[in-house]
Amino acid sequence: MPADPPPPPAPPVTRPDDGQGAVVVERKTQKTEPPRMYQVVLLNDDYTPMEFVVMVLQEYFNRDLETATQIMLKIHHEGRGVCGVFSKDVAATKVELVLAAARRGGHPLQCIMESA
Ligand code: TYC
Repeated sequence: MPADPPPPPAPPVTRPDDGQGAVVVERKTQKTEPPRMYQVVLLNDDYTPMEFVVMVLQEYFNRDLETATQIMLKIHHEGRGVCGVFSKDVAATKVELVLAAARRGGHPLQCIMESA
């Protein structure tokens, strides 16, 4: 006696979506922009002592004596100079600390931050 033909494949089980499963609605390539950076700039004036500016560059911008002196002289001759480049919060804090130190010392030194 010939064998019975195999049974037809079972139809796929279909259930209504019960809302419990995770559904990927959209897949986007994740892009993380690098943080915007800000340069802290010292401005020249006629009254702040050169030694004080050199001290500021050493204390608040971790410059060695030679580099601090070069930056100070550049500011003195060109009117302004970049002390360093930082994230927004760090740059703002540096400006505040430098201005506070200058006012304590009675100096009119100006320090600003600008988009790098
Ligand atoms: N011009 C100042 C002087 O002759 C020195 C100075 C340098 C001041 C840099 C400010 O950011 C400055 N005493």
